[in-house]
Amino acid sequence: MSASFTSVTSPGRVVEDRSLPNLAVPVLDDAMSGRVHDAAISRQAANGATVGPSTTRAHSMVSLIIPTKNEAPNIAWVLESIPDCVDEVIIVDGRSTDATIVTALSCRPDVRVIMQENIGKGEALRTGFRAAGGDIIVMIDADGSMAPSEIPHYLHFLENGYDFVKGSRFIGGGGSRDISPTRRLGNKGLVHLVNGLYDAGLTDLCYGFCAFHRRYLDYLGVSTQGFEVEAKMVVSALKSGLRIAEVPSLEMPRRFGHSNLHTFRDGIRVLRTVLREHDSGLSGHAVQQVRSMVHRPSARSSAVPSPAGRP
Ligand SMILES: Nc1nc2c(ncn2[C@@H]2O[C@H](COP(=O)(O)OP(=O)(O)O)[C@@H](O)[C@H]2O)c(=O)[nH]1
Ligand SMILES: [Mg+2]
Repeated sequence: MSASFTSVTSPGRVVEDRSLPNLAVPVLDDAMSGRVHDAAISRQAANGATVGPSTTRAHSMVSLIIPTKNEAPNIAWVLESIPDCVDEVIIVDGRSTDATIVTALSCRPDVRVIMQENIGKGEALRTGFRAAGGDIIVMIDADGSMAPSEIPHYLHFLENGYDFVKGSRFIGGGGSRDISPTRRLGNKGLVHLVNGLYDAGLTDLCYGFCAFHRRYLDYLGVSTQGFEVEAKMVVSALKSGLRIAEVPSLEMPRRFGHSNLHTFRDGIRVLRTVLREHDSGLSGHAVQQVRSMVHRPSARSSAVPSPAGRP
């Protein structure tokens, strides 16, 4: 694969993995701009402003995938909030029994609607990803808990050297007005577990606002059925050594209706996914270490500092 194995994540910014001197040079500039820009994003997000994409965007086509299950009261707000940088909108509907599809089409006639064959958010996203025509794929929920106006932040990082960008509610500029204390605790424990198992520095895990380059779709292992899909994608990205960035995201309360997620049942599915993935392969850090040994010139090896916190 063509992905560079040079990244680790840390709260609110991307940290260069200095164990890879050969590959570090082109990425370093991106990482530096990422830090600077991230601070700007945090400030602007706090002010409710949108970072305009026009100055940094290349001409990648952007597809937005929205899974829906009985979101008639919410979908219009989501569709009307989509910024111009999105070229294609795909709704994957999970057998809604309300007017979700009619509402969506009357609000935005150019939206593509795909009827999901099976059930589950994971299956819906997989269907949408396969149908997407864009070079960049963004996923967002349909319940109004995520603001489409944040999408340019994600694009900025994708267009400046990163492969997979995920929202975080738990870094500066982010937040959640939706998450229950139980889910917050569970998410925190799972983040801790993933960071330990995969040597990562993530601040959030079970959050469905992500974006990535379509060329890495096969590496994201989108094979799970339900709400564990986000954790599966993040862990797969770590294992593949993709360059990951976290951007601050503000999760608002679902506008109307109730969550389809069952905290304990789905939390256990996430836990099992995280553990199963660890048993079945190398962590991203392990892959990076092997690559660093292959690429590192022997004369320089003693002068190369170890990444912070690693032996
Ligand atoms: N297509 C499809 N979408 C689903 C399914 N389950 C949930 N969703 C959608 O996935 C998103 C997140 O679901 P939600 O119930 O809000 O879960 P929560 O945000 O984790 O509490 C929403 O846009 C839902 O409409 C499903 O089985 N099929
Ligand atoms: Mg929700």
